[in-house]
Amino acid sequence: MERTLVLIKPDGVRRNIVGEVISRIERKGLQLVAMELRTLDTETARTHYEEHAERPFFDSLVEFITGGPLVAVVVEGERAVEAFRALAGATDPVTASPGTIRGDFALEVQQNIVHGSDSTYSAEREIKLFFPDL
Ligand code: RTP
Ligand code: MG
Repeated sequence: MERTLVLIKPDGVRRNIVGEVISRIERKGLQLVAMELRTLDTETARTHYEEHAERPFFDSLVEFITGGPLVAVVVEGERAVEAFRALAGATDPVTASPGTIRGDFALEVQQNIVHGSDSTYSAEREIKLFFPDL
């Protein structure tokens, strides 16, 4: 079975749609393996998004993702990485299809409610970072 790391970002927690996002994951048929509400420190946030370290939006992204509690979830199932990315929708919520999480709940590219690992390789790295004991 494949695993992926999902984050319900601070904007999702602030807007009280954690239950909505979890519900969509469950209705899809994916399983919850681990879940925690926590506020990220800067170091963990920088490591999580290290692929974007040279991007102009990096500092702003780290500030946003550490700016309040988020919910980290390990999700398991058939092709879980791809399945959750499909539920999340495109990075830019304006063009994300209605029916997806981002398409239904967001308008700004940074505050786009959720993160999902982009490959099984990323998933393994990110799950280790958030849940080292798993
Ligand atoms: P994520 O990693 O959060 O699941 O999102 P993603 O794969 O769809 O998009 P990615 O390119 O990895 O970007 C990571 C996050 O950075 C913020 N972002 N801001 N200001 C900008 O132009 C910009 N571009 C991306 C978003 O929060 C995006 O999800
Ligand atoms: Mg990404």
